[in-house]
Amino acid sequence: MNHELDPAAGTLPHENFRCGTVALAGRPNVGKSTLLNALIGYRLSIISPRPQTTRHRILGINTTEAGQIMYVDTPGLHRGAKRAMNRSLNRAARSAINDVDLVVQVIEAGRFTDEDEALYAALVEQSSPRLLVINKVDLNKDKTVMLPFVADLVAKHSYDEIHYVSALKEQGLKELEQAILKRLPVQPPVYGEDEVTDRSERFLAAEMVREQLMLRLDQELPYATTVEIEQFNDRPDGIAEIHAIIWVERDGQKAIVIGNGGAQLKAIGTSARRHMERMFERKVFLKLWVKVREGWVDDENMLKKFGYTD
Ligand SMILES: Nc1nc2c(ncn2[C@@H]2O[C@H](COP(=O)(O)OP(=O)(O)OP(=O)(O)O)[C@@H](O)[C@H]2O)c(=O)[nH]1
Ligand SMILES: [Mg+2]
Repeated sequence: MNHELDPAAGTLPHENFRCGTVALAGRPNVGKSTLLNALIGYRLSIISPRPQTTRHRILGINTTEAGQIMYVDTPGLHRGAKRAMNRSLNRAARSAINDVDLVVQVIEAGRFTDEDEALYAALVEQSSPRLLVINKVDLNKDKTVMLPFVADLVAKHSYDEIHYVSALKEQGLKELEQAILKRLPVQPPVYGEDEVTDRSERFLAAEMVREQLMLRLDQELPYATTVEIEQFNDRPDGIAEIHAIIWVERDGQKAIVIGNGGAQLKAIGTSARRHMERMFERKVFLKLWVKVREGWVDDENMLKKFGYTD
């Protein structure tokens, strides 16, 4: 950028500088977090092939000469949520589509499910403009199959614009960014130009351990886990010492997370630490414990303790 950007000054860097908040909404696993990271050019939000990876609203900021876009990644909205934790994910996702300047509904190429339909119905209630992003277009080898799908979609739904993207291959993102920017208000920036999120390193450290749990544990086990950072201490030798507890629901789960001779826990710790060192730009000493708290997934008080309620 040519000029220093000072949010405290509260002035426009130039007369057409745009700034606003954009929610990335959609059902689980459509690629919202992958899209957030691609749009801000930073690996902020955790990603996995499993649904319900994201459990919090996560703000990701992208500042350019043209403006500042504050993206909000959200948990995937899903139906039939029975456990208290799942209801909390849906609450976080629903509240994120209120009070934003624009909503981007993300879907998967070729599929518009009942859950997509339910989200659309909620968006129509809002006054903010909405864009549709059809993600994962790289998976469709034959592009012509998209035509009847999209024709049917637009006959029944109204969006301000439709964009075809591949968040994974970073295709179609410049055009999407332009479409977003022009719908944001002209106003001064809220954050400094180097800021990428309002989340603390403590929060991000827990997320990086959780990402490894999502990637390495089978079946339902990741959904029985959460991560609590007990200590985050910058030592005089420049190393960040981080103590994290992996909470599970039952003793049997604890044994699986630890693995034979502690192998699984060691692998989780090594990968999470490497990611932390890259993100925090300093050496990390990570110590992990696995502890049992029966029924925490259904317990509103425990959810609050673990940071799942706003
Ligand atoms: N082929 C392909 N895969 C993608 C693309 N975008 C995301 N994915 C994959 O889709 C899976 C889910 O991606 P996420 O970004 O975690 O999806 P999400 O919508 O944030 O999911 P939740 O947080 O669970 O709601 C991962 O395996 C991604 O690598 C894409 O453009 N193309
Ligand atoms: Mg996500």
